[in-house]
Amino acid sequence: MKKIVNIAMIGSGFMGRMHSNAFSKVGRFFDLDHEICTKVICTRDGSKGQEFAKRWSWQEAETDWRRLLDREDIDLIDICVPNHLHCDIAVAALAAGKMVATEKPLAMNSEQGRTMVEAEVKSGKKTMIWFNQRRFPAVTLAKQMVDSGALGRIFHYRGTYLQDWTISAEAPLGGNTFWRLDVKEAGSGVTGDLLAHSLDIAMWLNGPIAELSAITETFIKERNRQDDPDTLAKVEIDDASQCMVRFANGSIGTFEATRYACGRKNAHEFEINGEFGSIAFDAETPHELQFYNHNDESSTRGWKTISVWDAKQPYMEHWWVPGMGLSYEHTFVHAIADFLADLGDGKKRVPDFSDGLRTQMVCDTIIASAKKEQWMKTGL
Ligand code: SOE
Repeated sequence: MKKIVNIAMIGSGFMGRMHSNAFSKVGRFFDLDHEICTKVICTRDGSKGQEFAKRWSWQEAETDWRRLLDREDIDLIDICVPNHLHCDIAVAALAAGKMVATEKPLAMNSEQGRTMVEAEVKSGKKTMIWFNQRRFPAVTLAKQMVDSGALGRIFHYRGTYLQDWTISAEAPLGGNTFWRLDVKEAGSGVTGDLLAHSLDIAMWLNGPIAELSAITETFIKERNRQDDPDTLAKVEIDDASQCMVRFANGSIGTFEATRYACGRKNAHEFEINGEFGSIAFDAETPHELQFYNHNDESSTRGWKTISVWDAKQPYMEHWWVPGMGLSYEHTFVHAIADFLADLGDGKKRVPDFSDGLRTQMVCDTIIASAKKEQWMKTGL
C-alpha cells in the first residue's frame, strides 16, 4: 500500500503550473513507495484558485495559507510565491509540523535563510529547495562523471545564464509576471533569480565558493508600476550580474547572468575544466552533454557530444525509448520523484534549506561586493 503525501501549494503562477504538472506526472513514470495527492491550491484570488484547481486536479482551493497549518490532512507545503513570502510561510509551516518545499532563491537574504534553516533543524522535518536544473539528466550525469574522478583535479568553472525578457522599457515593475523586477518582492534581480541556479550547480559539482569580486548593472533605471501605471518607480534590482570567484578547492571561476542578452531565452550554460578532461552543458540543448577526454588516443581525440537519452543515463529509464529527449518540465518531475524516494529510504537526494542558504550567502556576497567594488569572502 503506497503512503500518501498530501500537498498544499501556495501560488499559481509560472512555477505553480510547473509544479502541478510534475505532481500529475510523477506517479505515472516513477514507481515509488509514496504517492502525491494534490489536496489544496492556495491563491490570493479565490475564483482564480477554483479555476486552477479544476485545470490541474487540485481537490480544493483556499485563499489564506495560514488555514493550511492546522490541517491534519496536509503533509507538505509547497511555496511558489514571490521571494519575500518564503521565510514567513516556511517557518510557520515547519513549526506546525509540515514538510516544506520552496522555490529558489531560498529567501530575500542570508539572515532570513538562517532563520529558515534553524526552523528546519528544530522541526526535524524534511525540506526541499527547487533547484530543478540539477535534474536535467545531462547535469546529473555531469555530477556522476565529476564525482567518479573523470576530470581529475578541477582548474576552471564557467557559468552563464542568459535571457532577454526585460529589454523593453515598457515592461512594468511588479505584479504577477514582473514581481521579479521589484526589489521589495524579489530581494535581488538576476543574481537571486538566475545565478542562483548556476551557483547551486557549480557548488554541487565543484564545492564551496570561498571568495569573489562582482559587478552588477541596472540598465533601465525607472519603470511604470504594473499596479499603478501612472507612477514611475525606481528600479533597484540588478538587471545583469557578473563575478570572478575562488572555490575552496583552489579552482577559479566566472559567472554571468542577464535578462539583456537579445536572442537568448533560457541559455543556462556551464563548462568545467579538469586535468584529465572537460565537460560543457547548455540548457537550450538539454539532451546533450559535451565531453572532452584527454586520455583518449591523441590522434582521434576531440570534444564529443554525449546524447543523453539512453536508459543507462540518469532518469531516462523512467520515460520513453532512446532518442526521445527530455526538457525543462521534466526536471521538476525528477525533483519531486527524488523527494519521494528520500521519504522512502531516508537518503538525501534533494537539496534542502541548508543547500539553499549556501547559495543565498554567495548571492548576498555578490550584491555586497558589487556595491563595495571589492573582493569579499562568502563565509563558506
Ligand atoms: C526567470 O525567467 C525564470 O523563470 C526563473 O525564475 C526560473 O527559476 C528559471 O528556471 C527560468 O527562468
